[in-house]
Amino acid sequence: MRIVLVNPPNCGRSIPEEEYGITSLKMIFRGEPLALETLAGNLGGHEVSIVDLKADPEAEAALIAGGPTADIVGFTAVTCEANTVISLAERLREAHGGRGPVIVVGGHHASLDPGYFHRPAIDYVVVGLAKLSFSLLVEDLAAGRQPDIPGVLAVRPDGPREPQPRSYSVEDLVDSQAPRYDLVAQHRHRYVMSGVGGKVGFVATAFGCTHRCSFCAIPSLTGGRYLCHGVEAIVRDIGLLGDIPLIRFVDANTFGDREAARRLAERLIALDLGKKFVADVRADTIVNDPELIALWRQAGLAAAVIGFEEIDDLRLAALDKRSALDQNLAARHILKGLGIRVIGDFIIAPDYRHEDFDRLEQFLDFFPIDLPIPSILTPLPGTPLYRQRHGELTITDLDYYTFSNAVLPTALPQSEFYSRYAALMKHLHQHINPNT
Ligand code: B12
Ligand code: SF4
Repeated sequence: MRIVLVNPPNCGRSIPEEEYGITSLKMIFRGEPLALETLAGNLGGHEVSIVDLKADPEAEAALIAGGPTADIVGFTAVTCEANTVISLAERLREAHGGRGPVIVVGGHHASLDPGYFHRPAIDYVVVGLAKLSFSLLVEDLAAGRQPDIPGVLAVRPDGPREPQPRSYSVEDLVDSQAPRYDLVAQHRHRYVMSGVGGKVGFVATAFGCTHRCSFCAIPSLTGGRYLCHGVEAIVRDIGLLGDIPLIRFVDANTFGDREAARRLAERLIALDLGKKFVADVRADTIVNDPELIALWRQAGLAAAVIGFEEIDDLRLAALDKRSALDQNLAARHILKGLGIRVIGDFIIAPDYRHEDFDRLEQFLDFFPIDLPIPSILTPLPGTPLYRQRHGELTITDLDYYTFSNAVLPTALPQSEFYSRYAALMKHLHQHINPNT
């Protein structure tokens, strides 16, 4: 089968820009499409290519025109990309008189809200981890069989059918097959980490999470399970990235299994590859096991991304974060002591008033963080937060679900909220440590 896997272009809309001319929030995101490289890795025997429209937006016209030369086109999408992917699928169909390749959608939004992709232009929606299930789908299609695979939902031709729920396990990680990094080799120079400017390669060590914060998309990928790749598969993938000096572990919670994390660190220390690593780590993991973090410092951990989210325990509890401010500060202290840079995610709730913005600015002046990243609280469909608050949404157009728009009502007049948000970003940029 000829299979084309598509990474949608940078998309999403911005209220600060459209309504208030605030363009300083615009971010250009770059990084390799590891999801597609991963899927491609388990499609041996087929002719697979990746079209990365983030790296090369010009490739869109050729993709639409070239559809029939593919048997299957697979799109990935986060929530703010869902409409763009639907429109690409519709254009692909239209360009080929309503026929053309089998169109499959997977990824974060498909896992959170599969029903959103029940559209005439789409044939199959794949929920959650798909390295195994997508390859099974391809095999069925190649053999002309009607697929009946847990986690795979058929939208056409007989109308939508609910997928059989999939019980995810390490089998879904297919450790034996490496990601096809080679399929995007031509864009490698474009995959750099903002703030560093240097080349970065993505490697996955684990999927899912040990926790279930109410706003988070991650648990839906694995049915709430936390699954780790084997040490040798991870070492192989790092090796495949060649001389790229910086490896971003893309897992949402990298050291969620401390014993697995310890084994990996020990192996990397023994190999002495001279790489630097960036990983997302929960604050409680750092506080409960500072020795593990010290070991990782030795293994090359250069920066840790921590979900501080809020600086108020009540708000943290409301998000079901299961972490407290004193723990977050203790984690920051441990990382600083070890010389590991701290990247901090913060959530700005739409009900923030001037005093909340003031408090956050003062907090970050007092406890500087190398790279603070503030996002606006966004109830993503399919999350517990969405179930709690969907009745309050003022914006339901998913194009705005970029984490930089308030889709819930703001307590401040909207223009003041966005001016404070933009001012906060500007204020935080003073703290950015250029070496991060
Ligand atoms: C790397 C990354 C990026 C890179 C992506 C590089 C690229 N693809 O071009 C960059 C920096 C560009 C990026 C941008 C953004 N990101 Co981002 N990103 C990530 C991160 C850290 C890792 C993703 C990854 O590579 N995972 C590894 C792969 C192997 O796993 P996977 O993607 O889950 O893929 C598996 C399944 O989902 C499925 N699958 C995926 N795609 C497909 C396609 C098909 C056809 C099939 C069958 C299956 C399938 O199979 C895969 C293998 O099992 C995740 C967090 C995380 N840990 O997942 C956030 C994450 C995906 N990003 C997120 C967001 C919100 C964004 C942004 C809006 C910016 C922001 N404010 O954070 C932008 C969106 C871009 C835009 N504006 O258009 C959210 C998405 C939530 C949501 N539902 O919307 C996440 C989950 C982080 C979070 N905090 O919640 N991101
Ligand atoms: S926010 Fe982090 S800790 Fe919470 S569920 Fe998501 S990945 Fe896990």
